[in-house]
Amino acid sequence: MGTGARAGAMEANPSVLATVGVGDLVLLDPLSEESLLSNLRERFLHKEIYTYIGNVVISVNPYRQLPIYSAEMVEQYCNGNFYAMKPHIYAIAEDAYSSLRDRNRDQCILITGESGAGKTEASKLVMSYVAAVCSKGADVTKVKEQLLQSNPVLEAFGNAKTIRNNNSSRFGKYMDVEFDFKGEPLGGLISNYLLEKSRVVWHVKNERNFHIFYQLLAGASDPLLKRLKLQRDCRHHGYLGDENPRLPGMDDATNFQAVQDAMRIIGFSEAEVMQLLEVTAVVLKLGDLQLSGQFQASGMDACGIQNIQVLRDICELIGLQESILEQALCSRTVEAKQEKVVTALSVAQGYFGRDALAKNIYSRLFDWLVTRINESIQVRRRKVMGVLDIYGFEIFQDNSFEQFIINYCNEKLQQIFILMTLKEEQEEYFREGIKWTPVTFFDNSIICDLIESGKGGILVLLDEECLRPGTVSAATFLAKLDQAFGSHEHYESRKSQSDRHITDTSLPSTCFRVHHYAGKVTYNATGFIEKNTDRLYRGLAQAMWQAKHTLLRSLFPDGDPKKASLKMPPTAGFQFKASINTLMKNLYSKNPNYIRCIKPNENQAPGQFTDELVRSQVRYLGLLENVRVRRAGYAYRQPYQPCLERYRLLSTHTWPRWTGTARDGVQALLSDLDIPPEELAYGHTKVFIRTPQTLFNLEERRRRRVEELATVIQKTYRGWR
Ligand code: AOV
Ligand code: MG
Repeated sequence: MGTGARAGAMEANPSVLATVGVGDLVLLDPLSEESLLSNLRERFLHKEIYTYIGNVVISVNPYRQLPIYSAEMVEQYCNGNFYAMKPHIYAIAEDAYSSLRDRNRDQCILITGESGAGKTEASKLVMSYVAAVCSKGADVTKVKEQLLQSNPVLEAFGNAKTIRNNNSSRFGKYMDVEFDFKGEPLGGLISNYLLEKSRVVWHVKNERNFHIFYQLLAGASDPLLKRLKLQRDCRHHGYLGDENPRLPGMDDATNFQAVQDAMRIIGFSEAEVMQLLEVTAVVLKLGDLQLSGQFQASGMDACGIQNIQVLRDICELIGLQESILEQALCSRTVEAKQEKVVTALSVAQGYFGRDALAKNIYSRLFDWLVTRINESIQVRRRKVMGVLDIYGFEIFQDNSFEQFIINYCNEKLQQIFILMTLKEEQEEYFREGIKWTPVTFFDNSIICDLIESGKGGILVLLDEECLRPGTVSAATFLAKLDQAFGSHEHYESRKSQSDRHITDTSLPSTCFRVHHYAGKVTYNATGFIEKNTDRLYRGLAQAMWQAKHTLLRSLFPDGDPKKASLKMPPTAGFQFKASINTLMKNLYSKNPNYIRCIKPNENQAPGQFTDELVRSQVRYLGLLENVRVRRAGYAYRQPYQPCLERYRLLSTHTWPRWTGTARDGVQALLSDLDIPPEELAYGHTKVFIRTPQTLFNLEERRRRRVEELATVIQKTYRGWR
C-alpha cells in the first residue's frame, strides 16, 4: 500500500474540502451507496471528474476536453503541491513517479473500468505526465518521444470502433517504463495480450475493422495506393463492409500521417514502413478474393478462385508464385507414409482458410510491430513503472470467445485489486491483532476459478474439447460445461436452468452464461472451439514462408517444412492464461497504484450522468467497501525496529540509548510526543499510524532534530580543535 498521502493532506487542508462534494470519499458523511453516488454526480456535473478513495483515483469519463491537463497543471502537481490541489490523475502519477525515484520502489499503475470508461486516455495522461516532469536533456527527450509515439502506432493497428467506444482497445497492453537511478526514463518494454483478430475478417454492423485500414485508404497518396494495389473507397474491400466508415471527430487521413511520423520517430526505416503497409494491404486484398465452386467429376464442388487479378495482386505484393498460393487456398495436402495426397477443399473450407490466413497474418504482424517497437525502446531495466491498459469489461448482444477472454482478463484485474487493497489490508490487521471490524466484500476468485482452474475450469474443458479426436462441436462443448458446472452458482445454461426448474427464454440453447463480478454475460458457444484452436492449414503457412517478402516470410517460421511438427500448437486460451498469469506475478511484485474509470452514460455524450449505469459500476467496483476498509484503516505502518531506529532521537526515553524491546521503545517514544492515541495502534510486529499527517509531523520533527544535533556536533568538534 502507498502511504495514502493525499487522503491525509486533504483532511488537513480545508481548501480541498471546499471543492464540490468531497474530494476524498473517505470523508463522506454519512457513507452510503446513495451518498457516494450523489457525490460523484455532483462533482461530475461541475466538471470535477476525479475523486479519491485514499490513494485510489476514481475517474468519471467527461467525454469532452477539459482544461485541466496544461503544462501549468503538471507544474503544480509535480511541485508536490497536490496537497492543496484538487484531486487529479496527475497526483497519482506524481505519487508513483516520486516513490519510484526517491524510494526506489518499482511501481505499477493499474487502470480498470468497462469499455469506454477512459482507461486508454488515463494511461496516456499518466505517460505524458511522467514524460513532462523528468528532465529535458536531448537523450531523454528522444526516449520520451519514442515511448509516447508507440501509442498512435499501436492504436492504429490494435484499436477499432465498437458500439461502446469509437476508439476501443482490441488488445491488452502493459508497458514498463524503465528509469535510471536519477529517475530519467531510459526506455521501455511493451507486452501485448491477445488481439481480437476475428475483427480482421468480420465485424458487426455499426462497428469498424481496425483503424489502420481506413487510415491507409484515406491518407495514402495515389501512387502509394497504386503500389499497394488498393482502392480508395472502403466499399471495394470485402473486409471493411459497406457502411459509411467515417467517424465524427476522427480524421483517418490525418491520423495516417501521424502514424507514419510516429513510426519514423520510433526508428522504423522507410523500407520497414513500406513492408508493413504492404502486408497490411495483403490482408485487405485477401478479403477481396472470391472463391467459387467448380464442378468436379467426383460430384463435389471444389473451390476455385474467381477473381484471378486479386490473386495476382497479392502474389505480386509478396513475391510469390500464383500457383503456390492458389493451391494452398484451394486444396489440402496430407502426407501419409511418404505419400502426398492432395484433396480439393470445398468453397466453405476455402473461405475458412482464406480468413484464417488473413487473421494470422494480421495478428502476427501486430506481434511483430510490438517486438519492433521494443527493439527501439528496450534497455536494461533499473527501476520500472508499469502502466496497464487493457480492454474493458464488455457485454454485447452477441458475445463470443473474444469477450470471454476480455472479461476473464477483467476478472483477474478485479482479483488483484481485491487481494492487494481489501483482503491484504484486512488480513494484516488480523495478523497483527489490531482491533478491526471486518468489511464484507465480494471475492471474485470463485469466478476466476470457474474460468481458469487447472483442475477443470472452462478453459481447460475447452482445450480438452479442441484436442479430442472425433466430432466436436459447440454442442459437445456445452454439454461438457453443463456436466462440470451444472450446479455452479456463477454458471448458467438451458440445462442448468431446467435442472433448477427455471424457465428463461432469454438464454438460447447454444449459449452459456457466466455471472461475472461486473454482470451476467451470455456467451454463444458457437465458434469457441474454432477460435481457441485457431487453426491455419499448414499449406497456407508454408506458402507464406515461400514468399520473397522478407517481413511476411518472417512472420511464418512455422511454414518452414524442416520445422514442421505434428504437435498441435498451444491453444489461444492456453496462451492467454499463461501470459495473464505472468502479468499478474509481475504486478504483484510492484507497488500498485489504482485508477478506476467509470463510464457515466451509454451515449459517449458529455455532461450526461446516468444514475443506474454509474450505480452498477460503483457496486461491482466495490467502491463502498473500498471506502469502508480505507476509513477503518491506518495509512501507514512500520515494523518496530526500523521505526525505533528512525525516531528514537525524538525522545529522551529512547535517546541516546534504549535497552528494552523495540516494541516498548516505540511505545515509550510515541507516547512522549503528544500524538493523539486514536492515531496509533500497536500490532504484534508493527506500529500503525492512522493519518499521513501524523507521519509528516514525525518526519518534520525528525528533520529539525537532526539539524539540531548536527549543530551540536559541529560546535563540539570546533571546541576540540
Ligand atoms: P477505454 O480504453 O476505457 O475503453 P477510452 O480511454 O478509449 O476508453 O475512452 C473513450 C473515449 O472517452 C475517448 O476516446 C475520449 O473521447 C473520451 N475520454 C476518456 N477519458 C477522457 C478524458 N480524461 N478527457 C476527455 N475525454 C475523455 V476499451 O479500450 O473500449 O475498454 O476496449
Ligand atoms: Mg482502451
